[in-house]
Amino acid sequence: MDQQLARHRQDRGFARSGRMGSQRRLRGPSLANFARRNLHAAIIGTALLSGLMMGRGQAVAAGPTAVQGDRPNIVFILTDDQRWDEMSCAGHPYLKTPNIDRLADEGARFANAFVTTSLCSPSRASFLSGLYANTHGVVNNFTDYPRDLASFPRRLQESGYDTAYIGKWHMGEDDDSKRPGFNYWITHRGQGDYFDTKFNVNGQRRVVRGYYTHVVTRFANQWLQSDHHGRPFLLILGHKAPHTPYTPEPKYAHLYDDINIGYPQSAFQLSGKPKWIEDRLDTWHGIYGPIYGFRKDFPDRSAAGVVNFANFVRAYTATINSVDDSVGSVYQTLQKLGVLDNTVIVFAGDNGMFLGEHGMTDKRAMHEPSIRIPLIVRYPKLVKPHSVIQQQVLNIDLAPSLVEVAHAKPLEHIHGCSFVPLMRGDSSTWRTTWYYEYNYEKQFPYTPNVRGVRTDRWKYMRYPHGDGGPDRHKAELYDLNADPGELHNLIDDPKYATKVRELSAELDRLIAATGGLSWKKMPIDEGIKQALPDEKIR
Ligand SMILES: [Ca+2]
Repeated sequence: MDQQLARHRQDRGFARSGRMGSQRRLRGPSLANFARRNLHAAIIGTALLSGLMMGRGQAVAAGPTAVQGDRPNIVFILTDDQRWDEMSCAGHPYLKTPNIDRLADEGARFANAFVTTSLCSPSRASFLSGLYANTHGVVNNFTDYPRDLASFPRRLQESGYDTAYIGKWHMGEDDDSKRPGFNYWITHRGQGDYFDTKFNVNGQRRVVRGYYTHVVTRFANQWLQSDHHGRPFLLILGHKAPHTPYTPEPKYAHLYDDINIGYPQSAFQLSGKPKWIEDRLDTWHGIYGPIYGFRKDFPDRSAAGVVNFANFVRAYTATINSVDDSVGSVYQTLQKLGVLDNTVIVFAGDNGMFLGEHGMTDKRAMHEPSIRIPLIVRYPKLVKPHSVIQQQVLNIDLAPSLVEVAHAKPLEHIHGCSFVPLMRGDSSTWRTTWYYEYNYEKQFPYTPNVRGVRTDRWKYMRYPHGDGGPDRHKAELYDLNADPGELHNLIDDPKYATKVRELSAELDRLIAATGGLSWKKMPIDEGIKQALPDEKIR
């Protein structure tokens, strides 16, 4: 385990004794113009530029071209709100995920994978499109994926793939109807339920009894075993777990009762940070708030209140045990069908999750536990076993990568870059900086507008008010090499004034290059509030 991982574990508190321890559609001219002028040069290093100009997905012709002429099957397993380190292969202190670990052992684990907006629907739309939220337009959890917007499933379907979506779609709350790009469709309205969800099974709506994770796995296995008429297939399997309300299946419900869990170290080290983080502590998204219903009386800053927090973490984690079983089941099905090694298996999460770091729960902010995601790819024709890829890869990179391995028509004018060169072992040209964006939500008034830049070493975050005037929250600056837990905000230290100017300029450049300036509707930050969100949208 590397040093960063070790520090991360320590920060999570497990080693402690536990006591106090308007939908904007993509329209041609504006996007095409900014893309042509700025996009390529801005997102990645200039060395990659020439390759990208030739067309995304064929960026760097280095290493063996194992996939040439081959059209592999693709299985993309997407979990909801799973932290990057909630897998034993990423160093989790007690959770065992042997089936997910096997994918990593036999493929590549991306140790530094991130989302460009840490929120379910915006991130899912970025996975599908290769675009930032400011451009695909899915800026909150109530907006659906634009029906006229290209996506990697549509590209694969157009190129002859048999395509299926099974499980949680989570874009467009009240609509469970079939979306473009899929031949086969099983989903449900909104969040679904851990038990007995009402699914739309290719137009037939019915309650399917059983635990969600296993129900969608059964559907997935049935479809995998069906006749694809000689075509390669794409399956996207969307899990509900480990999203709230954390409900493990009965056999795992008490798995972690004996694990001692406390608030992490960083929950108590808020000095030097902007005040909104302190303000968040007692809210729906803070460790002293109701923590998704695990605490009935709140706010609770007492030492005894940690019991609720521990149960919240235990339940969250136990739902992932079932996901791991699901991964094993799908793996076995592919093996039985004799297509395992001709299938690209991708395992990812749609955003991270705070489990107490900086006094936070939920996600949305740009600190590491929120933006980091699990990302594993198994495809032995391209990826050597036991690969650990350190470069910073983003959710917007998946679409161009899968379009490339499928030899489908490249997605045009997108922000993401194919990570196929990294899988081949060529890391000579890759991005070293990237841009993060989040817009304040009135329905969840616990996180301000966020605009930030992360480099391989530094992170700079600022919090625009939304009116174009000066920021009203203190910014944050972290040296991630020295301080991976983001305990020491360096923004007030005059020693780093030059670094702040440099990162601020880089952030401005990235915002301009990735459509951020065209996002004219940044909401006004109405402040951190104690009010709970409407029950229907929790
Ligand atoms: Ca999510």
